Amino acid sequence: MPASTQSRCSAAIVTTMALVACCAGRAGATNLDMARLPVVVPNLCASCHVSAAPVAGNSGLNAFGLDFRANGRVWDSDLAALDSDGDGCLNGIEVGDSDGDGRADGNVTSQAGNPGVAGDCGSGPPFDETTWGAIKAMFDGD
Ligand SMILES: [Ca+2]
Ligand SMILES: [Ca+2]
Repeated sequence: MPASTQSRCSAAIVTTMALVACCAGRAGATNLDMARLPVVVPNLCASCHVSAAPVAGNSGLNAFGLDFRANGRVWDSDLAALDSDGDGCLNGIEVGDSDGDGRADGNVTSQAGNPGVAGDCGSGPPFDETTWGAIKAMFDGD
């Protein structure tokens, strides 16, 4: 094989490998992103996606997923203070981490509502959000 052909083949192989690595990275990003939320059950993938079982071709993001992506795929106090789906419940309340510090509120183990689905607010904590944040801070030792 001439050297120039060998060089082109090598370049093609490197490009193909880079594309495969890129796609594999995207496929795994959903689980990595989900791990950034302090509480994910029961909504799991549907916390961010319009489908509860997103795969290539139907992995569209809901309102919260779009805000999560716009926030650099980081769960923080800025994202917690938004009401992505506009249903009157802040993301932090729906996710179960009202101040967005990455730790679930109290003994919360499941999301109160879906942060990306309007009308799915859940019951939420029996306090207004400011009071709940102050109570949480006392137990967190902040
Ligand atoms: Ca909401
Ligand atoms: Ca909601």
